[in-house]
Amino acid sequence: MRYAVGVDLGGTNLRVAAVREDGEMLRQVRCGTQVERGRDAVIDEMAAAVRQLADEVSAAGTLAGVGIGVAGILDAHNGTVREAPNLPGWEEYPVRAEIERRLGSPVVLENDANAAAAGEAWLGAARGAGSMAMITLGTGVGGGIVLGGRIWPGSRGMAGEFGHVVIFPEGPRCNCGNRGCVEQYASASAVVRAAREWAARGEAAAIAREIERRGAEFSAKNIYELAAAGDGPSREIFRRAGETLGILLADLVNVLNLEVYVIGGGMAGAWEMFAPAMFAELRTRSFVYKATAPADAEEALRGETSPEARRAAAPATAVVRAQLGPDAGLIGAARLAMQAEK
Ligand code: BMX
Ligand code: ZN
Repeated sequence: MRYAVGVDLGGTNLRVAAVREDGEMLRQVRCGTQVERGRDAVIDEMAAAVRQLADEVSAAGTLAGVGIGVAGILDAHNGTVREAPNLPGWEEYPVRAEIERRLGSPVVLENDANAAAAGEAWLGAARGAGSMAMITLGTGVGGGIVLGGRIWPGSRGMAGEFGHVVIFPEGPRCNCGNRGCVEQYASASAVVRAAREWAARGEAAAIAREIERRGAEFSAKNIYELAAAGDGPSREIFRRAGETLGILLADLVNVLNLEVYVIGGGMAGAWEMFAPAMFAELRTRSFVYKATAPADAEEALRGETSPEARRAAAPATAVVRAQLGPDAGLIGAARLAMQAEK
C-alpha cells in the first residue's frame, strides 16, 4: 500500500507524520523547529525527520510523496513561499525544488489551513461531502475550500484566505495590510488582545487578575475558562468572535452554497462560547442559509452532527466542529501528496 508523509511547519513546532492511503496514521513525530536558526537549518531538520520517518515505516509500503503545510501565502506555481512572517528569509527561495532534491520524492507545498481542510474533508467532519470549506481559528484565522475532493487552489494556490475578509472597514490593522479582517476578531491572538484591552480600560477585574497571575503565559484558554465560569467581559469577547464568524459564514454561504463548513483550530474548543452569536448572525445575514438550515436548530448549534447523520437527513447547510484536532493539517498534507502523485 502507498503512504505519504505530511509535514506541519508551524512557527513553534515541526510535526511530521506518515499516513497510509487508507487513512491509517502510521507514525508521528514532533521536533522543535527553531525557526530562528534560519531557513537552511529548518529545511535540513525537516528533510532529516522525513527521511527517518520514511525509514521507520518503509515496511508499510511505498512513499508516494511529501506534503508540507505552511502558514502564509504560497505560490503553488513556483513552489515558493511568498509571504510568511513566521519564516523570515524564505521568500522567493525555491523551497519545493530544494526539498524534492534532498528527498528524491515529489513534494507538495500547501497553505496550512488548506491542508487542514483537505484532512477534514478526507477523514474528518466533512468526510463524504461533495463540497466544504474550513475555517481554522489559531494564531491567525485560516481557510480552505475543497470541491469534489480537491482543494480549490485558485490560479496560483492562494485561494481561501478567509481570515482576511473584512468585517469592520475601519477596524484594527491586520498583518496583511488591510483593516478589520476576521483574523482581528476571531483568532486566539485577537481574543487575547481584546482581553488585555478590557483589562487596561479597568473594566474587567477577573481578566486583569488572570493576566497578573499568568504573565506571559496568559492565553485564549484562560479567557475561555473565565467565560465558562460566567465572567461577563470574557463572554463578550467570545460573543464578538462568534458574531464575526457568523458574518464571515453568511458571506461564504451566500457566495458558495457549500454542503459543509468546518470550524477547527485550537479556538474551536471554545465552541459553546461563540456558537450562539455565530448562528444568530448567520441566520439573519444569509438568506441562503435560512433557506437551507438544518431542521433542528438545537442540534445544529451543537455542531456535532456526524457526516453519516448529515447524509441521512435532508440536504442542508452544515456548520460543524472539526474532528481531527491538531492532526488535520498533517493528515491533509499527506493526502494532498497522494493526490498529486496520481
Ligand atoms: C494567517 C495567514 C494564513 C494562515 C492563517 C492561519 C500568514 C503567515 N498566515 O491568516 O495564510 O493560513 O493565518 O495560520 O500570513 P495559523 O498560524 O493560525 O496556523
Ligand atoms: Zn488581514
